[in-house]
Amino acid sequence: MITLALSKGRIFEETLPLIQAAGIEVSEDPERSRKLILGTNMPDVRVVLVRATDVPTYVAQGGADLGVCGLDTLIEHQAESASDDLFQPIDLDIAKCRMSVAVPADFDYAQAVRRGARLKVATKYTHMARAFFATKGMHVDLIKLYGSMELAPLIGLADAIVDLVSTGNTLKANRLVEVEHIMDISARLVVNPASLKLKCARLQPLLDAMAAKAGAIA
Ligand code: PRT
Ligand code: MG
Repeated sequence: MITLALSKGRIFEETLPLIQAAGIEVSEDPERSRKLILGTNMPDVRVVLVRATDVPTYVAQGGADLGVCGLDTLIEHQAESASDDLFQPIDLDIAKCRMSVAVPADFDYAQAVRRGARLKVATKYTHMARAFFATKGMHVDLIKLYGSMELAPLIGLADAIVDLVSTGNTLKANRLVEVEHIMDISARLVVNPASLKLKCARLQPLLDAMAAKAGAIA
């Protein structure tokens, strides 16, 4: 049996064409069903639905043979579980966005940096944020949040946020502006190393088909 871990929403939707390229059709729509294990047209392939942040854990622990998650999720996971072993991830070039620093439109970020001010930064991505500000030599106080980061500067909880941006509409709607581009983000295919050895004959063609389709889309 081959088990693929995906999260509902954009990761599931954007991964579908990639597994279809390998001849796999998921038999149920996760938005309509409450099932967490979905069958496919192939009797030995199934999809499990997990939280986006749990994908690396399922794959590293062998609960799934492979999975798809954002580079953001992978970096944060690896910073917290350094011992977790995952096969060198393949860039699928889907679910693209960027990790940025944003501040309220009336906040003078450049001046705060020049003055060496100590910024309060709200984010879900504390490891990436800490690493980024360290390379700039800036001192920051990080406030860990699990969602709606955009709210924090609006109510005075933080001076800035570190968050993912794709269209920029969420920032605009909350009168925030991007002041730093930390890195480009896309989804990665991660594989359990033991599965890759033991199920190579079944897994390798699937990985190749997904990588080829991803390359064709990009
Ligand atoms: O939502 P939930 O808490 O269940 O989990 P999650 O947020 O980890 O999962 P999900 O499905 O929202 O995101 C999965 C992956 O998609 C992320 O790990 C990213 O790698 C990738 N991705 C791509 C994004 C976005 N684009 C994105 N725009 N993830 C989140 N966003 C959010 C962003 O945080 C912000 O709130 O969308 C908002 C900004 O979007 P724009 O278009 O208004 O700029
Ligand atoms: Mg989300």
